Amino acid sequence: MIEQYKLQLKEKMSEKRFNHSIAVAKEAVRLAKIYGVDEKKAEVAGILHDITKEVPKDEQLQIIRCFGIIMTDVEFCSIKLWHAITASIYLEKILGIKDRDILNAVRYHTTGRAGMSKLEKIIFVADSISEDRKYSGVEKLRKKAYVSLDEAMLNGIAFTLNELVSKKYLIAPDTIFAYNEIMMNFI
Ligand code: DGI
Ligand code: FE
Ligand code: FE
Repeated sequence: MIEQYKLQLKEKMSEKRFNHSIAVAKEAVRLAKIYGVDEKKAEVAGILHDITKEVPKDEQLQIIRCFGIIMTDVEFCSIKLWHAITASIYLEKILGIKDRDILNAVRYHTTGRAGMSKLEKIIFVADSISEDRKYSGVEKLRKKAYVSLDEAMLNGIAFTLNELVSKKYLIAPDTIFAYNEIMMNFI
């Protein structure tokens, strides 16, 4: 099944994004081992998390409308958030994936949310520390991820929030809910 997903994925995106997806899956499996999460689920969610990332935005909007998904105003105005929504629809409706945890891991891989499962956190963190990521500080975050999933999550979310604020982009409330919930554990 995984090999079939890889073939489908390859057709839908550039080589660079394909390699990113494979790298995220590899990282997700590594984290799943450490944190006692089903490795197969982590691999599937990692491979497929960006499956609609390169689908043109009008088509993404069509997918969202077609399946009756109502976006919040912030989601509607933040095109970068659409691929997480459409990817989870794609997994459920086109690939027939029924596992809710996998679907949620893909759905919330960009914003995070309150009440994330371990698998959801793993995909979020794996996406920011996969071996193709090259920003300054990635090495530090990688090390953290192998010691504390929540701390890595907090750092990842804080990094995203900082970037969004510095660029004066909209911030999805889910991202803030995720930040506050995890932060609460460190007070
Ligand atoms: O798809 P990837 O590039 O692998 O990574 P991703 O799905 O985490 O997307 C990262 C992009 O999403 C990055 O440019 C910042 C943006 N993003 C993340 N959270 C938010 C957001 N954009 C807005 N406007 N609001 C958010 O809360
Ligand atoms: Fe993404
Ligand atoms: Fe990604």
